[in-house]
Amino acid sequence: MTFKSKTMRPDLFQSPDYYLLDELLSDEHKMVRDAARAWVKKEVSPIIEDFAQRAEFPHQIVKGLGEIGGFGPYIPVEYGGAGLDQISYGLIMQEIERGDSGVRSTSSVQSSLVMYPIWKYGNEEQRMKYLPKLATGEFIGCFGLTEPDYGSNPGGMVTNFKDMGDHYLLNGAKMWISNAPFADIAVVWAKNEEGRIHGLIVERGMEGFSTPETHNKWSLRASATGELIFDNVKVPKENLLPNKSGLGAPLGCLDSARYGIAWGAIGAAMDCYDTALRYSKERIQFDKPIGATQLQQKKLAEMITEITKAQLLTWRLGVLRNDGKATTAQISMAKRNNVDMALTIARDARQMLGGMGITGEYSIMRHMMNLESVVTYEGTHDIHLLITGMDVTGFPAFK
Ligand code: TGC
Ligand code: FAD
Repeated sequence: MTFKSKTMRPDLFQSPDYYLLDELLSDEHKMVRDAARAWVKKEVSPIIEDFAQRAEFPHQIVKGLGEIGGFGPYIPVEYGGAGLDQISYGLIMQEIERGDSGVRSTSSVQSSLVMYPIWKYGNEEQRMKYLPKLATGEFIGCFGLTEPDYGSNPGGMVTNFKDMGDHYLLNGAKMWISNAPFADIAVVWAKNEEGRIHGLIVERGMEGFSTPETHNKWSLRASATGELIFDNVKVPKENLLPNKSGLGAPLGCLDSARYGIAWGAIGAAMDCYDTALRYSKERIQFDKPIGATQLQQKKLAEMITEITKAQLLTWRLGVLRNDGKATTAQISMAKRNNVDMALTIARDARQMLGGMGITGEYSIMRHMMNLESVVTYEGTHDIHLLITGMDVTGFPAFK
């Protein structure tokens, strides 16, 4: 018996696969997916509700996340990553977010926003120094792009560094940073004296660097969020990522993270659907299961239809990414569609459980609250709509 939570019921999850999508997966995909699924059932489901209620990050899962390939699934094995393809990466994110979006956040940030830029934009010395430790979870990283006055418009950032000859001097502040309160390193985006954006690796313990925690969140409560404050931080010159600069560098990382979120959101939606379906067969009102009523069947039928459409969209995107053909706009469409789909399903599923839906005995309300962050971070729902709009018309409507 692995059920240890004081509040949540045992995890009885059964994955919906209405269009037999398993037939599109290789044996390796299924093995990776099943290992992640079993780990979530054993290590995340029994504890996550309590940690979310207490607004605490469950540090004990970090090692296991590394073991299932949750840190750098597609990073080459020579750097400690799992060397998997993009579909395996997506399936891992789906399974982790089936457990909790906050846990998937930790995995996304570490993999796509910290390991990815070090791998892609760093030099060999930086790769060897950081990637193996990030892959096991010995180091936890965070990604500082958003600032108090520059969220959707990160190109306006004011965090900056000056060349002092033997080091850089970093000043400014980042806000809403996942993992910040306990991260060992931060990949920070800042402007040089010419206004060009570069990535710098800032390490905990550097003088003038602090990471105050952001409290009072109603969402992603099991994920730690904080600020990054740089007050004349001396950053060694060897900590600058040398191989890419400009806003395109952080946006390139976001492509990878948004792709993972598109898969992750399906996991949250599947968990809500599966819970509501089971409840609808067990809950008797007016002498029959609520699942035998047309109104509840309408909700369930729409849920499984939308999940199936999202699964197909995302699987195809994975194939395109494996072939190196997926565009930023295609990724953006999948992130926007799937998170919106998951949020709608969570809201409907919550209603299907009546009063029980608002309690921590079931995962639905936690997913619903979490998804309010997921629909906002990595580009808001509206920003992704504008990215699609720009892609099809050629006119950027942001400015
Ligand atoms: P724009 O002029 O369009 O582009 C600036 C430069 O970047 C290039 N570029 C890309 N390069 C690589 N990959 C991409 N995906 C790229 N997209 C654009 C572009 O070609 C250009 O290059 P160059 O050489 O011409 O300078 O930029 P813009 O300032 O107009 O902004 C466009 C916009 C609004 C789409 C972009 O700023 C945006 O996506 N905003 C949303 C911000 C966002 O998503 N922030 C996320 C922060 S991180 C986070 O939320 C983590 S949560 C993690 C978790 O907990 O899971
Ligand atoms: P704003 O940009 O101020 O947007 C406010 C509203 O205006 C939104 O509805 C938006 O869609 C709309 N809007 C903005 N511009 C336009 C426009 N041109 N046209 C029409 N509407 C527009 N950031 C990081 O760098 N690293 C992290 O690890 C990270 N983790 C996060 C974790 C959590 C829990 C949260 C909530 C956020 C996190 N973020 C992180 C920040 C996140 O990426 C930003 O919150 C997001 O990009 C939106 O920025 P903002 O909150 O400043 O909203």
